[in-house]
Parts: sequence; C-alpha cells; structure tokens
Amino acid sequence: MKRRKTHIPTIASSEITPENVWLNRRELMQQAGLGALAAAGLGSGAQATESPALRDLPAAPSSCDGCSTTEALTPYGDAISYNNFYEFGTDKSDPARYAHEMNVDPWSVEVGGLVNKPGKLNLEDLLTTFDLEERVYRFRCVEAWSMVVPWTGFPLADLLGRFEPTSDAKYVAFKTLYRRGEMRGTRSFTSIIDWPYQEGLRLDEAMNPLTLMTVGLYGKVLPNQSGAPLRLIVPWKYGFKSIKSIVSIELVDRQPETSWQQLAPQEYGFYSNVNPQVDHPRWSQRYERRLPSSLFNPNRIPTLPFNGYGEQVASLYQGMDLRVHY
Ligand SMILES: Nc1nc2c(c(=O)[nH]1)N[C@H]1C(S)=C(S)[C@@H](COP(=O)(O)O)O[C@H]1N2
Ligand SMILES: [Mo]
Repeated sequence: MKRRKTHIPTIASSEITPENVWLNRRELMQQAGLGALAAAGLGSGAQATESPALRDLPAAPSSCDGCSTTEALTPYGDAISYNNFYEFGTDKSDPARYAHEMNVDPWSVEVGGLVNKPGKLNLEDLLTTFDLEERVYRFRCVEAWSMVVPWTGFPLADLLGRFEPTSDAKYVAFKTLYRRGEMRGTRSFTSIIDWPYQEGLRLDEAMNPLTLMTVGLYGKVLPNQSGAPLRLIVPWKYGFKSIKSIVSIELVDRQPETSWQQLAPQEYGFYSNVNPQVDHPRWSQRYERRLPSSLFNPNRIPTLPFNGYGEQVASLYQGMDLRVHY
C-alpha cells in the first residue's frame, strides 16, 4: 500500500486536524448550540480546488439511530489520501494527486425521470436548502479495507421529496460527472469502466434515513478526491455504491445498470450489502483492515452484517435470499 502524502494538492498539512482537536471542536459547537450553518462560506466565488485549505462546513451532530459510533475515527489524512475514484486512475494515491484537475465550480445536479417536479439544483441551492448534519459512519470497501469518517450532509430522502417521485418510481439511478479533459483515468488505456460511473438504489433504500447526500467530511467541504462537491454515502453497502461527484439523479421503474455490475456481474451485485457470509469470488469478506493499516499492524477486525447497521436496514431485505441478491 503505497501512500504519497506529499502529493495532496488541496490540503496544507497544517490544515489536518488531529482527532482530539477535532472532537473538542465538535463538543464546542454542540455546547454553543450551533445548528446547521448551511450557508457558511459557500458562495459561488469560493474555489475549493485552488485554495490551499478547504473551507469549513459546520454542522450539528446527527441524533438519528446509527448516526454515530464510539469507534476511533480514521485520521483525516488517511481518509483523503487512500481513495478509489477511477476517473483519476486505479492507484489508491491517484485521486489525491489528480482530482484537482476536475472543475467543481459551478456545479449542478439534474433530478428527473419519474417525478412530478423535475429540475436542476445548483450547489448553492443544495447547501442552503437542506439542513446539514454530521454523521460518523463506518465505511467498508468491497476490497476489505474500512474507515470511520465524520461526514457532513443531509438525507437523500429530503432531496428526493422535493422533486415528488411518482408512484411508478421504484429505483434511483445516479451518474457521476464525465469530463475526459479533466479526468485522466478515463483517458487511460487501463480504464475499464464504461463512463460515466453509474450507481443505483431501490427507492426504499434511497429513502432510508441512513442514506446521506454528502457534501463534507471532517467539518470541511469534500476535497475533490473524496467526490466533491456532492456524493452519496450508503453505510451498510460496499463502498462502490457510494458514488462520487454526482451530476444526475433519475427516478426509474426498473433496476438500473451499475458500473461494477456491467464490468463483473458475478463479483459485484446490485445490492452489495456488506455481508461477511458471502465471500467475493476472489477473497473472503469475513474480516476487514481498518485504516490506518500496515503490513506490520494490519488492524484486522471482523466484518459485521450490513456493516453493523442491521438494526436500521435488515427489514428492507426481509424474505430476500442475500446470497442470490448479493
Ligand atoms: N464516480 C466514482 N465514484 C466512486 C468510485 C469511483 O471510482 N468513481 N469508487 C467507489 C469505491 S470502490 C469506493 S470504496 C468509494 C471510496 O470512497 P473514498 O475514496 O472517499 O474512501 O467511492 C466509490 N465511489
Ligand atoms: Mo470500494
């Protein structure tokens, strides 16, 4: 696992908040009764990719079931330097090195399909319309590494509700930005995905309170490598469901195609719920490496069904054979 910390373009090392300082800051914000300061510093003039430091994005800690954990947070530096974002290359260090080439300002998301009120939201609308919350989630990649990250965002259900899905809507399909000129991974001969990156959820999964439209991590706006300016986080599913840098959300009546399913359907299913009982054809899913992890200190822990969120989501899959619907 190579890590090139010297190549992170968007974050000065002085900006990396040690975990204890971070926790104190959260407590202070809680004590001060600061609510969701959605609009803080997020005018259209801000330039996340050019500024040496990312803007703060304060939010009130969420109180929903499963929205926090006492587990140690993965250090910020690890969360933003060990990434999967194939648009910028397949090496874990590629996104931190090259994602600054993506222009995220201005940004808008189109919401359409089976909705009564199709439309477009620009980033400023998104950040001022919805109450931002902070949620500390476990995040488990299908490759068997995991992190614990404080994300800032709002429930996807809040966004979908505004566009009024019709009774025919059964699934939600998401697409990532696709701009060849700014995404060197899509131009590479090693590129294997049929761009743009696509993902999908069943509507009830999308409406589950744990499903988060995410605009920040560690109290700062998302750096590009983490999926700026807007990504999904679905904490009970393998990480590839958590699609980054979203430009399109479509309500549909059929199960949408997903990039990884197109690529290797026997390895990556539509549901992709974290499940220690169902191994990936090429490796076991019973354990995971909790980052930071190294050869000599692998930090190996058992993987939990639904990544530990069974109480909140197992009922969504009642009567389904999760070996068939992997
Ligand atoms: N558009 C896009 N979204 C993506 C990916 C990607 O390659 N492209 N990788 C996925 C995978 S496999 C994982 S594990 C997570 C990684 O998120 P992180 O880099 O913030 O940890 O993003 C997911 N979202
Ligand atoms: Mo992943």
